[in-house]
Amino acid sequence: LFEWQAVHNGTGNTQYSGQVTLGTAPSYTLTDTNRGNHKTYNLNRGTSGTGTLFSGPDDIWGNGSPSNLETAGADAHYGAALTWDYYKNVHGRSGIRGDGVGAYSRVHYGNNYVNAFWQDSCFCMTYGDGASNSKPLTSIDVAAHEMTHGVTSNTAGLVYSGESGGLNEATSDIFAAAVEFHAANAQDVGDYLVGEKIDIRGNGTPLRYMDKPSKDGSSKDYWYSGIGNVDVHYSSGPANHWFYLLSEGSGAKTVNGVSYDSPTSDGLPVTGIGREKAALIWYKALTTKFNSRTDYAGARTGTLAVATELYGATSAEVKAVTDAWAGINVGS
Ligand code: ASN
Ligand code: ZN
Repeated sequence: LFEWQAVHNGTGNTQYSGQVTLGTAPSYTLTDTNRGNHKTYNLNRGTSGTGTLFSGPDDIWGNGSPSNLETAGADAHYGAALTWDYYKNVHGRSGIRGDGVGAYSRVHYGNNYVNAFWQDSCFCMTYGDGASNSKPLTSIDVAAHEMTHGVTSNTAGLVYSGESGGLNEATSDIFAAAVEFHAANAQDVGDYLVGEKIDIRGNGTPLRYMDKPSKDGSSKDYWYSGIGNVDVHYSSGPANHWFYLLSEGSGAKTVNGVSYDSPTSDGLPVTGIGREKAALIWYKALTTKFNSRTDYAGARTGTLAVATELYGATSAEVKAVTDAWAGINVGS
């Protein structure tokens, strides 16, 4: 009739999000019994296998410092839980494949490794410890970005090169922002920045900006013919920018204490519809309209179809979707 599952919680003292509740298993491991038994492993600077499942005599994980090896485990486990909860509670999606089964995380990958990644082959994500092994790449937005690569693989399957590759990357950044906002964590407030906590550049600036992607020095603000030839982390820029414009509108704005100023390619204004509707439109397009070869023009068509289904052809939402695409030089 039903499957019995123990709900069990521990306490994480994270580096980026303060003290948090973690789904754990009794006597005691980082096994999220509340979320498909998602597990978190310690690679202890190795680069293969799963290392060891985090386990210990108490149900308190980390102390907020990166020198305590449990701390990155707590951050990664928390980020995975927030991402699970976002997809479940907002989109009705149970896990990355939608089948209720958890993935797993590996932390402390390599030495001074400044990246994180998702792999379809293991159905898992992996985090380096960052510069001087002191800034693990385990912030909420990075966790959500990597897990979303799994969602994309299991839905549209956007090929990771050319324009579809840029849309794949943008999908991870869009839901990274959406998860961070939805989490409402006081120490890592929602923003339209990617990687603002992990100091990947060593000067305190974020990795990426969604209001005006070119602020990072490499990303593109607007679509152009040939954008498919640049790195997918830069051809994502216009789609990230589209999401910002659709959510918040063009021009200057401050959200959760962060100031933005979003331009449009045509100089015309865009009126935002809020990030919840923008994320819903992207999620439905990703899961019901896009395919492995969807490009920018196809993303415009797919999101307009979704917005029309949800809100009607003459709605303010359809107009905003149209204007936001025009604002990044697609279909204008
Ligand atoms: N952190 C990078 C990403 O998820 C790894 C990669 O280049 N695939 O986009
Ligand atoms: Zn990515």
